[in-house]
Amino acid sequence: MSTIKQQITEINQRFNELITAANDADALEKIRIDFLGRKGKLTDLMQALKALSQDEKRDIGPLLNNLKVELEALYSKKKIELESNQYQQEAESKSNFDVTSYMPNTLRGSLHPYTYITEIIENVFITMGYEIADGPEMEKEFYNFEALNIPSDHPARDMQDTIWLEMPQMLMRTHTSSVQIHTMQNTKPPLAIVAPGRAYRFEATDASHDYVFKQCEGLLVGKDISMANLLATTKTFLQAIFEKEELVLRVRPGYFPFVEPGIEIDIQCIFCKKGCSTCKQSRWIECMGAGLVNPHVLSHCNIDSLEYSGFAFGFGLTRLAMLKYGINDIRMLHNNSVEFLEQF
Ligand code: FA5
Repeated sequence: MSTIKQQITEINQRFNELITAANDADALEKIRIDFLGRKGKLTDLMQALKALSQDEKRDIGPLLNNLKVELEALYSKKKIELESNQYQQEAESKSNFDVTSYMPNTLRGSLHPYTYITEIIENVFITMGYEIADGPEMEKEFYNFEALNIPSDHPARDMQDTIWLEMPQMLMRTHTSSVQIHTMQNTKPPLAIVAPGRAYRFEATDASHDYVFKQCEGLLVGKDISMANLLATTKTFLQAIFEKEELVLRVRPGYFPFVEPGIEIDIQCIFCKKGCSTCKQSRWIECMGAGLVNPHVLSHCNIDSLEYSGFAFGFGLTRLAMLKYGINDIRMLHNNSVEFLEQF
């Protein structure tokens, strides 16, 4: 019994020494575990109490309880003391914080190339009087296909592999052309919008294709709108994006059920004079699909196709960003590599 009393004194003494010396939260936690924890010295003594006689328990029990209360009180006091010291230190360091001081070699954030190119495009079109429009990425089949003159039995549905959702007639939009319909349903002509946004396709990825990519839709509806307006608009914004006055366009027939006639517009390669890997030696870079809005589409949106006409275009914003910034693999745009993003 005298050994237990001796141990109580020793533990008390040692605990006091250690707690006085402890100067951070880690040291304090170690003391707590060693003395007050489930396998700590105090618990060991409590266990030893069980083996004592009733008389001895009556004698030693209160001593042990007192020790426990005392140690726990010392521990709590020290904890509060350390926490308030730390708080004071932090407050002091913040009170001397100089917002103007220069920090060399820190990692700085930058805008994603998508953000840059989207801003450029939006600015160009805003200066031409366009508004920026938006639409849902989870879309009804109606807006993505039917209203765009692509009924369910139309072969053109196969031109865009669709990611269907587990909800009736719902899909991830395959193109931003769906925004045309939302806009025409909600706005009376004359109207002019551009809608940059994500599109999704059930496609294998490679250096120039991804299953999620950015497109930008353009739509202008008014009176006497012609192909000449479309080509002038296209040339103006491509000149602004590539900062090149002497841009040469090539127009080819193209088929999209929502425009009639439909065209595809290429630009003469801005990177070479004789053929390079970007233009695949052809001197032409495919840029966008476009055309005059099909009167069926106007009628679907309750716009009188005898009074109004319009043009629409849709281009791969991702592809444009790749051309502008010389990015040769589309997957770089989504893999969050800091090394890649730091360049912008
Ligand atoms: C369309 O999506 C039409 N909605 C464009 C349009 C709008 C035509 C208005 C007429 C009037 P297309 O499927 O060709 O067309 O896609 C347009 C552009 O999106 C392509 O030129 C390409 O740059 C880009 N694109 C298509 N699929 C992918 C993909 N998997 N990864 C990256 N970019 C893609």
